[in-house]
Amino acid sequence: MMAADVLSLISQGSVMSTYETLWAGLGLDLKRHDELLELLGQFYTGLYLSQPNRPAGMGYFDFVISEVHGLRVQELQEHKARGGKVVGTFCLYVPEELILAAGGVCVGLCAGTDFPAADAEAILPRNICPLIKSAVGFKLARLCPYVESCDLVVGETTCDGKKKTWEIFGQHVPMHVMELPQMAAGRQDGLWLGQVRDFKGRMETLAGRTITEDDIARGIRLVNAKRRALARLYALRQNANVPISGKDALLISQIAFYDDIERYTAKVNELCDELVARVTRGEGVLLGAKRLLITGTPMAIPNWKLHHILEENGGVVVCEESCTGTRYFTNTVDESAKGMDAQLEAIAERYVHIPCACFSPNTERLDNVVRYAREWQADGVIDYTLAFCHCYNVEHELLRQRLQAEGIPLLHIETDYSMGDMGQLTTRARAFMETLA
Ligand code: BJ8
Repeated sequence: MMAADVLSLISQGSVMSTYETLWAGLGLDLKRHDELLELLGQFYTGLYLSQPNRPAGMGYFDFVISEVHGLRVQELQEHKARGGKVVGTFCLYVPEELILAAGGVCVGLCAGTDFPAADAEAILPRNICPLIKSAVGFKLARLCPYVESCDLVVGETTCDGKKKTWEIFGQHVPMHVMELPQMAAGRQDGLWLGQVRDFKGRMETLAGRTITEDDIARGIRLVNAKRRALARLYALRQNANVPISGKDALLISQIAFYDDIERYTAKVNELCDELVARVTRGEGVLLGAKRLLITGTPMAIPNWKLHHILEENGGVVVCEESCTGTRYFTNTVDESAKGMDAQLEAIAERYVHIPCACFSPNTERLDNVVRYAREWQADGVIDYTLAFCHCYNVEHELLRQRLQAEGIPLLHIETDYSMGDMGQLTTRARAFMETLA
């Protein structure tokens, strides 16, 4: 799809008119929803479609964005009409394999803009993480067709803000909450494996069917294939001439959370084939820019702010150590596990090692940042934390000590979803990049 087509689809209203019946049926606030889509269209056009020398394979992902609240939501309704279930999540710890095994579809829920912040502030403290505020705001304001499509929303006891929010969220949607251990040592104590087993049972009840070993094996294969495609994409970004911008790579990571899994995996692999050819020809984007590794809190759609600032001001983002980055795809589930118990153990084992700052201690994340900085040949690291995210903001000091000892330059950025600090962030980013060798 050409850039102009995407622009016309998103911002000239064709998406709006085509899907109005669908959105009305989901109970959305149509007027505000139209405003949201219009803003998204303008934002996407300004940030994405203006990038020079984009790979042709990005056309598919542009199309997905142009249909972000349209075609995919319609696909979900068709899935439900066939008796399938839709399960919403906000966190990487929820095993997608078990949702697929029950014949369900997993969708990451909208939480990346401050558009509905005022709605959330009616019931939440103002000084809470913008991701939580956004998630609650979308539900209260009836702006997210994904949450309105969900048969179940799965929360998790990661940070305090989220785990208390689920008590309120559960007043509005059917919820299941998974309990994570908090201490790294607790990863082996069986709590998490029990939670994975319970979640399988909850999915069976929801779907009204028994999950078989073959069902789980299929779920594992599908999610592993998606992870491998993303790992391939990220490995290509290690090249001296980066074949794709960080902004585009981030978009692809974000879309992983809600696109059809098999189609998405095929499209990422197609894009990677194109990038391999680019690398072979020595072609790249943002040549000569400072190579940057971003670590920290996730960037949910449409949170593209930091990547945009960096790549407009002399940088290129080569890797994200985050849940919209390496944490999403690193480590696959062991496909050789045979028998239900072994399969559930393999799933539990893969997920419980995701290095989120909600674990204490979380040295694996620090180790990864150092290793990735070397593997992706980063000139510097940016620790990105959402405001009021205490887990990551406090962990910054440990990261600072570690990177200082390793001689790796580091900049800490704490921000939210507003555009009010764009100027200040630009100044700080430029100053940081000037100091890089
Ligand atoms: S595995 S990073 S997706 S918890 S930014 S809501 S931690 S206050 S999003 Fe996260 Fe799972 Fe961890 Fe990843 Fe709380 Fe922090 Fe907000 Fe956060």
